[in-house]
Amino acid sequence: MIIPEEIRKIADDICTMRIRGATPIAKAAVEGLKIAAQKTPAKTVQEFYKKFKEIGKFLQATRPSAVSLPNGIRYVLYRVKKAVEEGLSLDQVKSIAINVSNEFIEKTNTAKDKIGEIGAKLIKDGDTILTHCNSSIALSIIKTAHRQGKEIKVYATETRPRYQGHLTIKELNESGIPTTLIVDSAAGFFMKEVDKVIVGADTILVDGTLIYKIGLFLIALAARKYNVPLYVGAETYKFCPESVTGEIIEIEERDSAEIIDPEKIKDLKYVTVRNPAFDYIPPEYIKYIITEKGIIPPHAAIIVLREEYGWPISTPQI
Ligand code: RUB
Repeated sequence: MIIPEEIRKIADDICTMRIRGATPIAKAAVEGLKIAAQKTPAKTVQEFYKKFKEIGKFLQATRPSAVSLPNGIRYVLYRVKKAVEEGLSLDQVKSIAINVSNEFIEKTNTAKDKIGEIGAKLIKDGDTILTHCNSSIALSIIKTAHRQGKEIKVYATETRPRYQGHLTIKELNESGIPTTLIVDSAAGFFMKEVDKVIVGADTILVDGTLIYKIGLFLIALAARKYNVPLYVGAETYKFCPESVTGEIIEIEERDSAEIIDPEKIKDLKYVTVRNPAFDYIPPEYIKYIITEKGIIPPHAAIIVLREEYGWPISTPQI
């Protein structure tokens, strides 16, 4: 399949995590679709749509665990499909593809700000917050509360093995928020000092289970032990329609070299290394999910899915 170089580069950046985080990868993939529409050599609508779908599949295959990626791609493909079925001309279909790509990207930006605004209301002056990994949505909440003049402190985990926490402390520092970096395994040690755990989401399942960066389940257990509420900032396109029909979301397992130098274990014939990138956090560990439409308890995930995808909940067929 011939894929334009710029789109290959986006896919490669997602695979190698130069672009990472559920929101940024969804936006980048949709940006890829926009480029596909702008640069298409297709002469007919059918030729265009066939290739456009192939590029969508190609971009979707880059990472498996964040549902924002397929949901973003579907958002565009479904609307393009409808335009094709309505018999619109090639130019019209192309311009719809570009417009809906822009629309999705715009929606992600607005949602981030809105969740920041809503989530900040849950933060009190003097709160100490713990966050894990590097979530643009969790940071939007924390930074909004800080901009509102609330004095807050943050514990940020380093987030082994890829150290996304280093991105988080840099961003918090730029905003002038007092921040302490801790190793992931110190989260329990510091939990007594924490008022709220705030994170983002990669995927939310129909029962309210959260899929998020590996290590959050242990943090959630410690939070529960000390009655510290766990808040999740998640745009509605992070809710997974496939989970309604029992599809299993694949948990990405990354190269063991991210954890240990392969040289060090090459002679250890009884040792294996496992490196799952994401964790499951059952709904009973989550106090609220903060979406751009409002705050819900995790068990109300089904309501968001019904609103987004209708009833029966069905993913748009492309
Ligand atoms: C990223 C990660 C992020 C979430 C939410 O994992 O777990 O915190 O995707 O991010 P990775 P956001 O680094 O493996 O991509 O709130 O920005 O969507």
